Amino acid sequence: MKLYDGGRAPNPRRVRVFLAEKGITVPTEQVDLGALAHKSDAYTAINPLQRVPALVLEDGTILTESIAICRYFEAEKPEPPLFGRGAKEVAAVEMWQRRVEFHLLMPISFVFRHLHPAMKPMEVPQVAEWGEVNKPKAVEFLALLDRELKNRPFVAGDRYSVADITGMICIDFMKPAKLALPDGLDHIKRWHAEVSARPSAKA
Ligand SMILES: N[C@@H](CCC(=O)N[C@@H](CS)C(=O)NCC(=O)O)C(=O)O
Repeated sequence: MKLYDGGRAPNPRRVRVFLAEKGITVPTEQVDLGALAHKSDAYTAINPLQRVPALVLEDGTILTESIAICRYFEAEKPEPPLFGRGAKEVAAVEMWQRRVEFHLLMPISFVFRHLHPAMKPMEVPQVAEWGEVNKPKAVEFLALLDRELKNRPFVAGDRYSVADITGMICIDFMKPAKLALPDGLDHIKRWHAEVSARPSAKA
């Protein structure tokens, strides 16, 4: 088995955090995004979409998409459950994981990809206006998330889950995207400090 990792990039990081929470160690190969190693023929054969992370299993099966990779490990090692337990909790984790991914990770990614000069060779064409219009979208969702976190400790409920992992990497990704966390989001700040204090956050 081998995990193709991508250093500080947010998607590979959420898989690493997930693995750390599970206590799973996987042989890893770093793909140097800065050197465009993910566009090499060798890596394109693994993931024709030229994105990291990717997981290659013993039998040659290739899994891409961070959440698909996390789901593989959840099924292999169910404890601690990070996709919820029981019908209601599993559905709530799915709902919040998707909400955070679509309404926060995507806008922040668009801001980063379309406005950061270092992304020019990867995001072709860079459309600065698209980056700009996504800034308020991210901020709008953060306000919603802050209201939700007023009533519960974690993104999807009373327990830490993969939705918290996606949320945490989003907040951390705001820095390279040059987005500031707006003032007054005290519930997000409390939650982010708590999830960042977990040993897995260093992964
Ligand atoms: N939906 C994919 C997104 C993967 C993705 O976009 N990875 C970024 C790093 S965070 C990447 O490989 N970027 C390289 C590029 O855009 O050329 C997932 O969840 O894993």
